[in-house]
Amino acid sequence: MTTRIVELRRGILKKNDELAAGLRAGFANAGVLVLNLVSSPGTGKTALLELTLRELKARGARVAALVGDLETDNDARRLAASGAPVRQINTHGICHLDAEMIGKHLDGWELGGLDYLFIENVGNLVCPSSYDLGEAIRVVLLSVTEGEDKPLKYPTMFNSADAAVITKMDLAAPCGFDRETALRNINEIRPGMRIFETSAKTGAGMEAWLGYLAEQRAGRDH
Ligand SMILES: Nc1nc2c(ncn2[C@@H]2O[C@H](COP(=O)(O)OP(=O)(O)O)[C@@H](O)[C@H]2O)c(=O)[nH]1
Ligand SMILES: [Mg+2]
Ligand SMILES: [Zn+2]
Repeated sequence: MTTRIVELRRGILKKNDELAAGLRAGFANAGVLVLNLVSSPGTGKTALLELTLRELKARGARVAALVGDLETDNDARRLAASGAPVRQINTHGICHLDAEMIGKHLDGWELGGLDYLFIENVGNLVCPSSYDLGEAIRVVLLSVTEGEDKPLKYPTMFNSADAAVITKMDLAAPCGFDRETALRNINEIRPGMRIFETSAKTGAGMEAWLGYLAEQRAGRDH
């Protein structure tokens, strides 16, 4: 029985990997930089994206977002306030996004007309690590209120990411956040990973984060 479940799971992941490879080729072809944001629920993915979309738009970049949640379109409405095209994906109980959901929700979007596409994953530090969405960059977020040991507890997620953002830095002092330990733990799981420290309340750290996005985009232009 266990063997059968494992085989079924492998089959699902293999199909996802194939679909993701197709998406990745399409994104590269269209010249759009795609980022997949993952974290626990409530870390501040939507808050960081609200600022990011607004700032990138103000700098003349063409941006869009897909946002996954089990239910509600609350996050899509928050992100759409930036004026960027946004689509909500409701997974109705599924605790991650997969490549098929992404493909379906891109229908009718002219990817060649975009510089950046942000995907906000379902809040979950476990299975989103296994589901490639065809993104160029996976970003894992960790807030100062969650505990510095999150990277050690969820190594697969942190190891699968290309960059990390420590969010809610405005709350670091009242939460007794141990910055050195957090940085060391992230580095232990993924040595050399780029780490940003931001606050969506004060805007702290946004310049470095936006600079990284611009640099990644420029690095992939042909
Ligand atoms: N103080 C503070 N609160 C934040 C920050 N970012 C998000 N929040 C709050 O944390 C809660 C969850 O944020 P949200 O963006 O919805 O998280 P998500 O579930 O990861 O998308 C909300 O009440 C936000 O206002 C931040 O940088 N500083
Ligand atoms: Mg959200
Ligand atoms: Zn899941």
